[in-house]
Amino acid sequence: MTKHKKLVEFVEQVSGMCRPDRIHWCDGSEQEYQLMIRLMVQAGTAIVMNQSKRPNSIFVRSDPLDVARVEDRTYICSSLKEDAGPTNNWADPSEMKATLSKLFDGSMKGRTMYVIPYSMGPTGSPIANIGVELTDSPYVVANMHIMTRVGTQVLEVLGTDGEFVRGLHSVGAPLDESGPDAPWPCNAQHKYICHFPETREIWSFGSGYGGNALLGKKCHSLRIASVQARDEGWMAEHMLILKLINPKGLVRYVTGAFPSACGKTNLAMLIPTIPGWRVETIGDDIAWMKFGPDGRLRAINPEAGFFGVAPGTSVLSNLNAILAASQHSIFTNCAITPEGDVWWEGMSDEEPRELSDWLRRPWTPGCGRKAAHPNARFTTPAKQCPVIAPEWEDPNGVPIDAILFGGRRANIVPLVTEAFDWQHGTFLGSTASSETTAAAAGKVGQLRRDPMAMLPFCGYHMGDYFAHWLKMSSRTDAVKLPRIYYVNWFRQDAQGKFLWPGYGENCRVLKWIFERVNGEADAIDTPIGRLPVPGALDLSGLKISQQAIDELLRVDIDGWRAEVPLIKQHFEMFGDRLPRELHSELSRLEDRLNNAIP
Ligand code: O2Y
Ligand code: MN
Repeated sequence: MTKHKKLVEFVEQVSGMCRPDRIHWCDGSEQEYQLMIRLMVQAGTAIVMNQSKRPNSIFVRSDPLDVARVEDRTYICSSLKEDAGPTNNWADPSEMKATLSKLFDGSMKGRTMYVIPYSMGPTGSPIANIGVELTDSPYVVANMHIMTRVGTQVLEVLGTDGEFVRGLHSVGAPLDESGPDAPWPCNAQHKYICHFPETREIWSFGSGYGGNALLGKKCHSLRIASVQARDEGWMAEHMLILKLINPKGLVRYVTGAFPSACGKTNLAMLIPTIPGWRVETIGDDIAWMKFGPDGRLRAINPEAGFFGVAPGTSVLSNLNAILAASQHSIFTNCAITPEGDVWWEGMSDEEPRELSDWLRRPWTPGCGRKAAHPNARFTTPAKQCPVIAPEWEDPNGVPIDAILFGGRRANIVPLVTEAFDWQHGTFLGSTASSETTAAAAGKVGQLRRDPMAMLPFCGYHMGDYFAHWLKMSSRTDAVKLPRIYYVNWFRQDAQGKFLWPGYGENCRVLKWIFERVNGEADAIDTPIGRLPVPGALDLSGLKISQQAIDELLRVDIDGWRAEVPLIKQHFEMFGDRLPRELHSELSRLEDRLNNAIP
């Protein structure tokens, strides 16, 4: 237990409201993890997988109405509506707490309330941050064990008066004597994922799934942390962190912001196809970055695991993820084979002869349904990744040399563009866009602007967030700042065929970036930024037509001219909080395009 008065009060207050039958203080031990598994198996939530195929792993299927983050039920409850900005749902904090208090009243009856002290980042790191999640879900406890550092050592760092983010989560399904528990209790009618950035609180009700319920992830590490970062002069970003090693053993660290389900996990664990080059993983989803005493921007991965999208993950697309998830993992909304192993679309060319699908129904090839939900997930400890970098838990973080932005764009956006400078890079990030995927509830395949891939995750006004990005550059010398790039692996030809092979071949773009950072590769100035000069991309051994390469690196002047009004429209949303620097970057882009010969 703890002598931290405010933590004890928090637990007492919440248990008074939610009225659980029991309170369990999590110690983060293996026995505790196994207890959660047993509870889930008893409740019908989980099936233990075949030990010889997938040791110490479980298979979980959620309620079909609880399968993804719910952005329309996600709120930023700042005192002033303007502070949440145009990209967030806002609610008045007192009104929201009144609404939620009624829902939380007695919501844990018949259940156990788990107190999860967790550290985002290596416990005790100067960049790490502590939270405490109170939840009535053993699934959440087990996932938090993998995704964060949980337990007694966190309470030790917290001491008697340390600061912590208060997280409250309930599946919103109290148990009474009238019937058995549901295999996946949730409250489909009332879902609320609420953030109180000023008081560093998170109240989540009704969903047991992923980012809605594992509060350390999107809620704490991005929405609340982005506000902390603004206030304290650092950055909390939706970015992978990778280590790129050249054949001479020279190392560069790269972060990358891509919208949900754009292949961040694959890029973070990429196996380069160019002989002698290697990638190691620091993180696949979130980066917290602070300037170190040397003026370099240093990043940590605040997480301890991967909550990766399963469909499409295969030995070809991401061998390292497949190997990482070969044991001690949780598989959610995948399909299960008669032998007790897991399967999902894209895992193998050959489909299993029969399966039990994510909806608990028999499935056979050709039945016309997907066996796994498109947002099915694996939860896997980062340390199990075969290419995890030895320094991935360095409490001081790793120095970042380059920042990538990207998204899925079928046309217009070239394979890679280097920003002229930090301000131009901030502009590129602020205009980032992508065709939507299944990671969030809603329509798939529509173009949405997703600045810095933070649209669903920025806990305050995005105009102020852009200003914060710009301001960060004044904290160090320009030469010490990471270079900024915009990449697009998803450009298509007129027939809708991808022009770039992607996956391991993306190392060719990373190599160019590495060499740019070293001052060893050439680029050409274009109206939209700097692009590789012909021949600068290493294409040795790659079967790709010159026509495809020309198209991938073509600056489509007419297309970009048509893009300018769309960017203007996007910027209008931020009103007078859009920094003037971004207005002037847009005017400069327009001028350069007007002066260009198509
Ligand atoms: O909560 C979910 O359904 C998953 S969302 C998610 C999970 C891991 C990493 N990133 C994301 C995301 O939406 O960006
Ligand atoms: Mn993400």
